Amino acid sequence: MSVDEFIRTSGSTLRGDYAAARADFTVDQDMSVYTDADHELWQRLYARQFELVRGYAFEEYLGHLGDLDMSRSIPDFSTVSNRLQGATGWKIVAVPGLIPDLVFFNLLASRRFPTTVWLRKPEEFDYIVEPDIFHDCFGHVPLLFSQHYANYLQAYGIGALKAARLGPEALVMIGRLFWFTVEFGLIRTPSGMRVFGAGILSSSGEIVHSIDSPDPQRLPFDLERIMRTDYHIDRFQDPYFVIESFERLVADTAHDFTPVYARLREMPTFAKAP
Ligand code: HBI
Ligand code: FE
Repeated sequence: MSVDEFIRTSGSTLRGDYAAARADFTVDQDMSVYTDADHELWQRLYARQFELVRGYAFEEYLGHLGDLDMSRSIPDFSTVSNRLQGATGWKIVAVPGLIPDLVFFNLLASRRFPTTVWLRKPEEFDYIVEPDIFHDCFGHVPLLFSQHYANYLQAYGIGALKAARLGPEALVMIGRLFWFTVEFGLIRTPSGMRVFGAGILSSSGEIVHSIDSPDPQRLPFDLERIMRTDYHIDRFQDPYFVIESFERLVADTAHDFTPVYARLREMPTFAKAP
């Protein structure tokens, strides 16, 4: 899909400046557009969330987050990307905001992580639906330094491209896998249940809720159950799925999903909570 067509078909829902986007939807990150107020907002977001993740996030994530040390100002993607390339061969590429599914999957399949350039407004301090630079950098980027996670995300991109060729139902099913792992996944560790999903890691409310609340279900990772589970994009999740390790996650998703899609499309979906 071309940039123009994406803008036209997305209507007024798109947030971000697509005028300078290249055909592959990437842009250059212009550090000069960030104001002192933006950096100050970033600092406050970072400081608040850093305190929270220390008690709730997966330890490997915390190690990489600490190494990155993005606490002082909005990060320069080129610096982060250079370090990342040395660690796992992934790169950070700047994008104006949401990009089409196939473009997104193509980038993941080639170990490039699309990172949004804009920062939320002060009044969105606690909550925002779409990914902004804080969600992408704080939530996603640290785990790209984890070897097994990095491999999982690339395999996901390759698998999602294949699902797109099979049709819309397969794409919905593999989209749920992204949602319940990369965005909202939990992991069992020797020190208890921890968060690795970026949607939770970058959320002040959900990080506490996902671990401490007695309300949501926390089900063991189950690929086929996930593929049949509908979700809300604008409220806390129920259920969450809990993986044992990134190695196990890679192993449990390494097979060809083609026959799985064919079987599951005949089965009922687990309805989302009202
Ligand atoms: N674009 N920038 C951006 N970030 C995303 O997380 C993203 C996207 N486009 C599509 C997309 N995610 C979905 O297809 C995935 O959530 C499966
Ligand atoms: Fe995300």
